[in-house]
Amino acid sequence: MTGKTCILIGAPMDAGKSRRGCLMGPDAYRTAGIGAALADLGHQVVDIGNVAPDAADMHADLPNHIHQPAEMIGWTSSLARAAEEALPRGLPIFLGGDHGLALGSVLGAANHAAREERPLFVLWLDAHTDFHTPQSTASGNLHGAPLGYVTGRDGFHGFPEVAHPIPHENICLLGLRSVDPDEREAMQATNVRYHDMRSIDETGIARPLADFLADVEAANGMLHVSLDVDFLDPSIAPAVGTTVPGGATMREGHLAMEMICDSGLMTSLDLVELNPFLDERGRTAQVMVDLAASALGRRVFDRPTRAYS
Ligand code: 5AB
Ligand code: MN
Ligand code: MN
Ligand code: MN
Repeated sequence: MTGKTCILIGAPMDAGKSRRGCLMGPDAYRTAGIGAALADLGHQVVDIGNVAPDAADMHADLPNHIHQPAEMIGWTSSLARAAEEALPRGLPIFLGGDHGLALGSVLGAANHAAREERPLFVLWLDAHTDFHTPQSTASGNLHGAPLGYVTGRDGFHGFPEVAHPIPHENICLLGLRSVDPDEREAMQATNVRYHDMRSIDETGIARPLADFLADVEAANGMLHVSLDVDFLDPSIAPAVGTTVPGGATMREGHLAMEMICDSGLMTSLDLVELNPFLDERGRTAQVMVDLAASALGRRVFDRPTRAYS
């Protein structure tokens, strides 16, 4: 793969949920060496530092139980702008921060793709569907709502307008194993491609991912990849607030990233939900950096073994 310009964008946000600690994520990724890991692969790495949320007001029509609504609105607008500024120059990598950052990163990617007159596809690697609205979430934590927002579900009062909602059929989720009843109802009524861990057990992770990537390619699409730490099994990635047993293995994670790399289709990436306060000697931060490196070209060998006959 030829060198890309990787633009690191720190998003030290904790507003998407009540448990604190994800705001330390960008520093943990930098400490774990994400810049050098990508540079070693031949990429140009530009670290623009950390983004701050715009000043914003909460909206009276949002339900009262929503956690930090004004901060969420401010992060969404500042991160969408960061995505739109970075995408013409390279491949933005959002260093989270909780998954609430994806309201902004995906909104910005959708606006950029519309300008390019290309469809945007979204690959969501997560234990959760994150398909809530402010009205359907029981927890009030909007890190559980980014896919609801970017697909244009109602109820995100005061948030930037979603001018280019992501079509349901352009979204693929892998790794699911914790879905709230409201999300399940809403998602099952759509053409979103959702694959729970049971189906990954049965088919492997390669088959649904290869099908999706083939469709992205056929449509000349852009591809935003959103990697939630809790996609992985907590035994290999403990530094996350929302641990759910039965997640992806180390190899399933790397295979997904290697296939994404081989496709050449990824145009933006989120690394989200790392909570360094819960980590064990930095090992989850390191796993996430290694996965990002796999998505951007790290390989054991350049080519398979020579055929012998
Ligand atoms: B994450 C839950 N569905 O709404 C909710 O980690 C969890 O970004 C959301 O995927 C998890 O609070 C959000 C129970
Ligand atoms: Mn998530
Ligand atoms: Mn999750
Ligand atoms: Mn979480």
